[in-house]
Amino acid sequence: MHFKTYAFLAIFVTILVTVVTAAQISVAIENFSFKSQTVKIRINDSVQWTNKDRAGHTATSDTGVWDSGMLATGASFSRTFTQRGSFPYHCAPHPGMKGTVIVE
Ligand SMILES: *[C@@H]1O[C@H](CO)[C@@H](O)[C@H](O)[C@H]1NC(C)=O
Ligand SMILES: *[C@@H]1O[C@H](CO)[C@@H](O)[C@H](O)[C@H]1NC(C)=O
Ligand SMILES: [Cu+2]
Repeated sequence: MHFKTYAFLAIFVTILVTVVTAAQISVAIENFSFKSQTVKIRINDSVQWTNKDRAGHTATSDTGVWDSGMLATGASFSRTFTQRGSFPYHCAPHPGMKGTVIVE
């Protein structure tokens, strides 16, 4: 094969690996709590919250980084984390519901 073919393949594989390695982590909102309460993810992974309660809930960043808005029963919200750090969040109508996303 020509060098250009190898170069093309290398770029293609790199893109493929980058896409494949970004994971989606599921957090259930159940019984008025986030499960898991703390999730550790990698940069560019996304977290998807799904409300499995009868009551409406939100996943609202404590520091204003994101806000899911009200999630009805069965509704989901997903966010990709592109910055390292520790991101605490809560549920707006139920401030006792707390969680943390740690991006490392
Ligand atoms: C829901 O949460 C309450 C209070 O934390 C606890 O007593 C109860 O066992 C939980 N129920 C389920 C099904 O997890
Ligand atoms: C995260 O994604 C952005 C945009 O696709 C990319 O430029 C960056 O290199 C990625 N970072 C990591 C650590 O994968
Ligand atoms: Cu709530």
